[in-house]
Amino acid sequence: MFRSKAEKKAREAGYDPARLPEGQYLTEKWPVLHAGSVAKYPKDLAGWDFKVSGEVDKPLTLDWRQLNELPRVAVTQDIHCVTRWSRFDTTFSGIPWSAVRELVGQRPTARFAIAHSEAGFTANVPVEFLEREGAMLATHADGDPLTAEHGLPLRLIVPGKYFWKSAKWLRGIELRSDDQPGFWERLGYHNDADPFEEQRFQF
Ligand SMILES: Nc1nc2c(c(=O)[nH]1)N[C@H]1C(S)=C(S)[C@@H](COP(=O)(O)O)O[C@H]1N2
Ligand SMILES: [Mo]
Repeated sequence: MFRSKAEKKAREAGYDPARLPEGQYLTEKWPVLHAGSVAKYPKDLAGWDFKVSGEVDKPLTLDWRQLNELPRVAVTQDIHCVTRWSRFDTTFSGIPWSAVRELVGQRPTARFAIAHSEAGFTANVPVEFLEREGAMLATHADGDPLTAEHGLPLRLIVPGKYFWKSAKWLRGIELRSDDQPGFWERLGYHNDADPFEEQRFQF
């Protein structure tokens, strides 16, 4: 018995259908989705930086070279877009939050993280979601540098949330004691965004 045609298809493709949240279907492709335009940078990323601010003892600004000197992880995971496509087994690699946390001295008052991206895009998550297995500041997907459309040079990856929380063209993380809705959350997307609870929209 299957909950849906999509679940049956996932099984036929050789996957455990429990990996497919309610209302999602599996795609082999990797669709591109965002508001606004793709960020453009010079090839050497001159002028690019990544900032950590807010509830930290030592606010931090790293250039591209400094960021790439930090420890790295690679984690294969499933992504679930609120527009109903799911893609299994993308291997993201990049810098785990734990490496950054040590450098900045994250305060116990840091309960929420706001991702800040180009053009004022933001996304909010409880800070513990940055500490989960698979959460990272990703530079690569499936072994290659991110393409421009998928967030080159850096995007956040937040497992356990719909993919809109995984901000592309990431330029900073702000740690806060209070929560603050991000770009899509202010437009009515669900603050918590758990795909297995179908937390798609606020209303
Ligand atoms: N900077 C930025 N990041 C963003 C978005 C955006 O509009 N701007 N959209 C989000 C949404 S709604 C989704 S579904 C994913 C899509 O990522 P992809 O294009 O790599 O599939 O990016 C997320 N990250
Ligand atoms: Mo999305």
